Parts: sequence; C-alpha cells; structure tokens
Amino acid sequence: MIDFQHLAECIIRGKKAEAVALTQQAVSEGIDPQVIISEGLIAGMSVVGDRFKKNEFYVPEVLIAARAMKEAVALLNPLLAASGVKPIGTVVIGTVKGDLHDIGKNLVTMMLQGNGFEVVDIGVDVAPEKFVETAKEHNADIIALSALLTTTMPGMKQVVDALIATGQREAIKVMIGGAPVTQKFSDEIGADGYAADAASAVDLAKILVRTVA
Ligand code: B1M
Repeated sequence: MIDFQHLAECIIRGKKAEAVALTQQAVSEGIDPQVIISEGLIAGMSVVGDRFKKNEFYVPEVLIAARAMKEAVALLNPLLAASGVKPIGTVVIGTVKGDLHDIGKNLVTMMLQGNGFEVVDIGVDVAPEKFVETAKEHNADIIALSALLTTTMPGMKQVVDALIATGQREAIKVMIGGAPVTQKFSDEIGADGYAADAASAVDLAKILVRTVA
C-alpha cells in the first residue's frame, strides 16, 4: 500500500527516481491520479514552497524538487487527461518584452504546475499582444508577468493596457513579479497583484482564480 507521506518526502528531497517509482506503484494500486497529486505530490511541493519562503530552502533545492514533481506528474498526465480532471486554473506566463531573464519565471511556472495549475509558458522577450492572444487562445484565467530589469517593467503596464484595449480586462487577471517589482508598482499599473517569490505566486494565483469574472 502506497505511503503518501513517503512520496511527499521524495518530492521534498528531490528524489526523482523514487518519486516516479512510488507514483507508478500508486497507479498500479488503482489510486485516483488526482488523489496521488494532492496527497503525495502537492503535499510535498507545499512543504518546499513553505521552506523556500522561510529561507530554509534555496533555489537549487526548489529546482530539484520541482524536477521530481514534473517527472511524476508526467506519468499521471495521460491518466488525468483520460479522466477529464480539470486543472484549478490556466495561467499564461512569460517574461516581458526586452527582458531575457527566465530563471525566476521558470521557478514560478514549476510551482504553479506543481500546485495543480495548467501553465502555458510563452518564454522571454514577449510582446504585450502575444500575452493577450495566447491567453485568449487558451481561455486563460491569469496572465503572469515576470520582469528583472527596471527598464522592462513598463512592459507590464502595456499588457494591462492591451487587455483593456481588447475588452478583456475583466475576464483575465494579471499578476506580476520579479526582483525590481513591488506591490506599489502593481497598484500603479492596475495589475491584480504582485508576488515576491514562487511560493507566494501560487498563493496569489489561487486567490485570483477564484475571483475571475
Ligand atoms: Co541580469 N540583471 N542582465 N542577467 N541578472 C540583473 C537582474 C541585475 C539586478 C544585475 C545587477 O546589475 N546587479 C541587473 C538589473 C538592474 C536593473 O534593471 N535594476 C541585470 C542586468 C543589468 C542585465 C543586463 C542588462 C546586463 C548587460 O547585458 N549589461 C542583461 C539584460 C539582458 C536582457 O534581459 N535583455 C542581463 C543578462 C543576464 C544574463 C543573461 C547573464 C542572466 C539571465 C539568465 C537567465 O535568466 N536565463 C542574468 C542574471 C542571472 C542576473 C542575476 C544575477 C540573477 C537573476 C536570477 O535569475 N535570480 C540578477 C542579479 C540578481 O538578482 N542578484 C541580474 C534568481 C531568480 C530565482 O530570482 O528572477 O528574482 P528572480 O525570481 C524570483 C522572484 O523575483 C519571483 O520569484 C522568483 C523565485 O523566488 N518572481 C516572480 C520572478 N518572476 C515572477 C513572476 C511572478 C511572481 C514572482 O508572477 C507572475
């Protein structure tokens, strides 16, 4: 019988092969993939997020845990698709125009995926129109914008403006983050929220997805 605590511990420690083997065992035992995700994988990733917030874990530990999580989820994805389980929300994420920094964005992406969101990652140096088009195409709940340069931060406002111009501002939430970004800036540009790190981004996305019109 699968020990979910053990599976969660494998995610926390980033033991990829063992996490995948235990996930496979759970599947073989006929356990619902959604239960495997929530009781084992997300349980582990939540601990990783908490430790990261408290500076008990640093970027390498989070990346290793996220990699283990990704492999285990990959095993479950076909089963989830077949059973019609819905993600808790869809997020289109990217780094804004002119900005090539993607390490933080990738961390946020993995944490969101690890917590049950479907994430469409459109990369770096993304034009405002591309965010809006992709969000529409995927019927996204949230556009998530990352910027690491003070010079590219205005690109975040351009995405908000592009949503307003295309009449979609009410339907799609905008969250922003990155080292130079602040809550004050988020308020100034009319975004829906700012998150300081990847774990807080998950908390914010969970709140925003509940308020989508
Ligand atoms: Co650049 N760079 N860089 N750089 N770089 C910074 C950002 C800088 C602060 C360094 C410095 O001068 N001290 C500085 C910006 C200064 C400023 O604007 N105020 C800078 C500069 C100037 C530049 C160039 C212009 C340098 C040059 O060419 N003259 C150039 C610009 C290129 C471009 O983008 N057009 C450049 C290039 C690069 C590299 C390519 C070499 C490389 C990027 C590699 C890559 O990303 N693939 C790089 C790096 C690595 C950095 C530093 C050293 C590290 C950034 C990083 O990855 N941090 C950085 C200095 C620093 O921060 N100490 C620096 C780790 C990452 C996990 O943190 O990205 O903050 P971070 O993400 C966090 C949170 O911010 C948050 O969650 C993450 C996890 O906690 N978060 C979100 C991020 N996005 C979020 C989105 C959310 C929510 C939370 O919701 C949507």
